[in-house]
Amino acid sequence: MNASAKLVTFALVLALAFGGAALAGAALDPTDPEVTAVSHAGDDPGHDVTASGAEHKGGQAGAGPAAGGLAVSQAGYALEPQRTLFDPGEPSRFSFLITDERGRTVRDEFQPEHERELHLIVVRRDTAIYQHVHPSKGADGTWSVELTLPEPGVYRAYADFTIEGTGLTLATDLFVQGDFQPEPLPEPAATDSDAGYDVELHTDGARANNESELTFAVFRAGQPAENLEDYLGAKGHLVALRDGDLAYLHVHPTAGHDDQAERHDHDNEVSFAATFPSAGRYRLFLQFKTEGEIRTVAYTMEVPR
Ligand SMILES: [Cu+2]
Repeated sequence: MNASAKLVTFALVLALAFGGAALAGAALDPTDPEVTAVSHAGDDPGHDVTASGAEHKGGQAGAGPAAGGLAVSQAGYALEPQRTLFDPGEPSRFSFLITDERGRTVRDEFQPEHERELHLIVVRRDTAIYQHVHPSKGADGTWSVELTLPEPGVYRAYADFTIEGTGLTLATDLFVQGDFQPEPLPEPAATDSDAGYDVELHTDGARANNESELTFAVFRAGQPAENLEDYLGAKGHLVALRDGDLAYLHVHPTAGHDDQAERHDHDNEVSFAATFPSAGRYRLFLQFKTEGEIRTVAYTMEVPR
C-alpha cells in the first residue's frame, strides 16, 4: 500500500467512525436537540424535525413549518380514547379525554379556534373517507361524539385544539373490522365537485417549506357561486394531510377577519396560507357551506422541493 492509498483508507475509516457515531447518537435519543442540529447541518431532506413531533421541545433550531397529528401525546398533553374498535356502518359513541403532563383531564383550558374548542377530523388511512365533527364536552371534561365509520379499515382520528396559545393536533388510530378495500390516492387534479358545485384549486406555485397561498373558487353551472355561507367563522375550512404518514398541517384562512387578505375577496373564493413541511403529495379537504349544507371537496396536490 503506497502513501496516498493509506491516506484514502484513513479518510474512509474516519468517515465510517464519524458516520457511525452520528447514527448511534440518533438511535440513542432521536429527540436530542443536538442530534436534530446535526441532521439539519447535514441538510438531510428526509429528516423533518417538526413532523417528528419535536416542534414544541427545543424551541428554535430552525424549526420548520408545523405538522401535527403524528403522535398521541405531545408537549405533555395526551389524547386518551375510551375505545378504538368499531363496527362498520354502526353509529357508535366515541369518547376521549385530553390529559396534561400530570395525567389530569384538561377541562377548562381550551381556547376556541374557528368557533370551537376542539375539532375532530377522522380520515381513513387511504384518505378515501373524511369526516369533520365537533364532539361535545361533558362536565368532567370527557369529549364525546356519535361516529359512524362506514367501511372497514384503519382510520386516523385527529383532535385539533389550542391550549395556552399552543395549537396541538393529537391523533390515534381507530379500527373498523371487516374486509378493507383500500383505494389508491387519486392523481393530482385542480377541480372537484360536490352537489353540483365545482371547485377549482389555484396555487401560487407551492413549494416545500415556503408559505403558499391556496385559493378555491366555487362555481355552479359555470357561474361563480356567490352564495357561500359562513362556516366556522370563515367561508371555508381546509385540512391538509401528507401522503404516506398523514401528517396534519395547520392551515390558516387568509380571507375574512384579516384585512390584508381583502385583495382576494371575490365572493366565490376562499383562500388559505399553508406551509408544506416537505416535498411530496398531500390530500386536501375543503369544506364550505351553501344552502345550509356543508359540502366537501378533496384534492391531491403535488408539492415540489
Ligand atoms: Cu371543526
